[in-house]
Amino acid sequence: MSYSLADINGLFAQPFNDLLFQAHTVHRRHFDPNAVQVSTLLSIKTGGCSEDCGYCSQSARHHTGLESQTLMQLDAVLDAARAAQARGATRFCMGAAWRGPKDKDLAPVLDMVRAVKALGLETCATLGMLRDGQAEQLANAGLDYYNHNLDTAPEFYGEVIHTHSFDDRLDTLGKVRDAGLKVCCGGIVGLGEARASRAGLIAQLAALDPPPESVPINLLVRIPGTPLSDIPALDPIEFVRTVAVARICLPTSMVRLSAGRQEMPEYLQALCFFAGANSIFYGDKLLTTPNPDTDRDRALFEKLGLHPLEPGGAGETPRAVNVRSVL
Ligand code: SAM
Ligand code: DTB
Ligand code: SF4
Repeated sequence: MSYSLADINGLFAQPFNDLLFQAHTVHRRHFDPNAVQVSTLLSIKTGGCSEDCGYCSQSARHHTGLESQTLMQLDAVLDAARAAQARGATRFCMGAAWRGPKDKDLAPVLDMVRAVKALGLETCATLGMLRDGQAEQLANAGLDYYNHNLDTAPEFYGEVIHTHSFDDRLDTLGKVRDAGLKVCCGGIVGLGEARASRAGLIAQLAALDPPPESVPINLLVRIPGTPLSDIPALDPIEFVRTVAVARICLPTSMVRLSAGRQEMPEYLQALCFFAGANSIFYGDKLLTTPNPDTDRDRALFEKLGLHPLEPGGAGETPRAVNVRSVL
């Protein structure tokens, strides 16, 4: 079923219990409700980015005190991937603070993809906008997923990002899909956008054809020195509503409870899992900011009776692995 923008606004406006019941019902129809996919992130190239995304610690235009680092060496990336695998991650996502890779940047990243894939991990990369042919090179190297977020609704995009456009993002997403890669595409909420823009973001994500296999919902991490550092925090109930609406409109996509978990109490994360979130970033760090440490996540999984998901396609009935032996 496809949802119009008016439908999606209507979903947001429902009584909370009705919305959560509907979202959880959709979730159970398509997924094991107790299985959560776990990915670990690594920033392979940090800071000094030419872009001006208002939320980001890595823009060269913001004074966040972040120390820039050039592209990591292959050995160091592999050490991090092995450590993530030993802790129970099944997917390893490599992020670079680029507007997009130059061809000379891409060659060493292709080596990283090949080597991480050879460990038996699923691979994901987020490198910014891609030029013709680059998505194919990534696919040939063994990349499984490419992350490229629409971030916010088209009408709000220009309030947050001025150095590239919403249409530029769609263009890269098209290249990624045409190369046969799986798409990881979501957004950020808590940027000061209206509810209608949260609905507009979900409408755009749901209109991608086919829909993204993975949909990260990031809650803004307010970073001192960025233009959005003083934005009032989003109401947590509104955040849960956003997860629930994403689940309803993207019924077969993995919905990832992404940035912002460090500040979330367990009961809020539990509500998000009930509302249909079924993947997380696992490991003490996101790209540049903290994430709950793995002991805390292991304890949360135990408490909620959740288990990590083995690799498998979106929409497939996931096979569970034993939480005690893996996490
Ligand atoms: N440079 C690439 C790009 O912009 O596509 C890849 C890395 S970028 C950091 C990946 C995503 O992280 C962004 O699209 C945004 O959704 C999310 N993100 C970045 N900073 C964030 C923050 N402070 N809080 C929440 N999410 C954030
Ligand atoms: C996504 O949607 N969220 C991740 C991943 N894709 C690359 C990144 C979150 C970044 C949070 C801020 C930071 O750590 O710099
Ligand atoms: Fe650069 Fe990506 Fe950060 Fe934007 S979100 S400033 S493109 S690293």
